[in-house]
Amino acid sequence: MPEATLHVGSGKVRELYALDDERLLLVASDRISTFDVVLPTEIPDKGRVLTGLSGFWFARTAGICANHLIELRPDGRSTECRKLEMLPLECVVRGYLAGSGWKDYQSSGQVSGQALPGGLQESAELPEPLFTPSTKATTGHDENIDRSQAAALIGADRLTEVERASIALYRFAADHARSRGILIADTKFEFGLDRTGTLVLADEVLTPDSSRFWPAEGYRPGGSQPSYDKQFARDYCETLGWDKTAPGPELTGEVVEGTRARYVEAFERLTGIAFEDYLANPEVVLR
Ligand code: Q0T
Repeated sequence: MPEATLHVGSGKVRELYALDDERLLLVASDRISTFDVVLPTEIPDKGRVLTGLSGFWFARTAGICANHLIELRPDGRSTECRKLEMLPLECVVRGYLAGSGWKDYQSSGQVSGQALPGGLQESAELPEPLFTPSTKATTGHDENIDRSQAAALIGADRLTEVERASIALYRFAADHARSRGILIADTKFEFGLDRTGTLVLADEVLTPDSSRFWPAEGYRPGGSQPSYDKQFARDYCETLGWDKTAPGPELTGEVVEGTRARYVEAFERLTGIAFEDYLANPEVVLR
């Protein structure tokens, strides 16, 4: 438990606490979801990997967009951040055709109302990264929306600003990750406004939970790609004949260890920092 007292929100895999009027504590748990169901078995250090990766990206992208990070706590799983007025929009950027982007393209040739070249295969790299905002569904899945629907939610000028920031952040991270053997197929950003109305990047960023990470080695468009982090857990679940409704199955020790190793590998590849060094002092990722 953090020293913070007011629990102000829960996600599937993390918790939010109020520290005071201006600061929040975002705590990443070791819970993992597959096929949209949180499993009963935790992955040790998963929350630390995601917190450290987020901190790493915040430190390196501060010149592209201001962000909410104040500090990483010594536990390595908690981010002290500025409290913002959050924008009611999920800012998704896609560099490759996967998930709902692939579905929408197959049925309409478009994604978020934007026409794409014909004949693209599943998992194909897009000619340019595409900004495909969605609404924050309180229950169920986020819904892809077009520009005019997004503008109705946050205003046309603010939309232009979050689109530019989102694409610049994605380009920076995808270039960095590709050079380290990881493809970031797509990612989701959340932004807020500070008291002066300045746009500020919030939430966790460019983690395997907020993005699709694929191993660059073996990338082959024309079908779905394995998840960098979750493929062991997914494959194991598929062997069980589980119907993918809650409650999910327990994972075996072997699957837990394999999955943990993939998270740690993603952290070390992307940051160039030994995970052991992060555990000793989480703020190493900010230098
Ligand atoms: C937020 C104000 O993480 C969330 O909910 C469950 C844990 C999503 N969420 C984020 C906020 C943030 C952030 N991040 C911020 N800096 N200021 N609100 C609210 N919900």
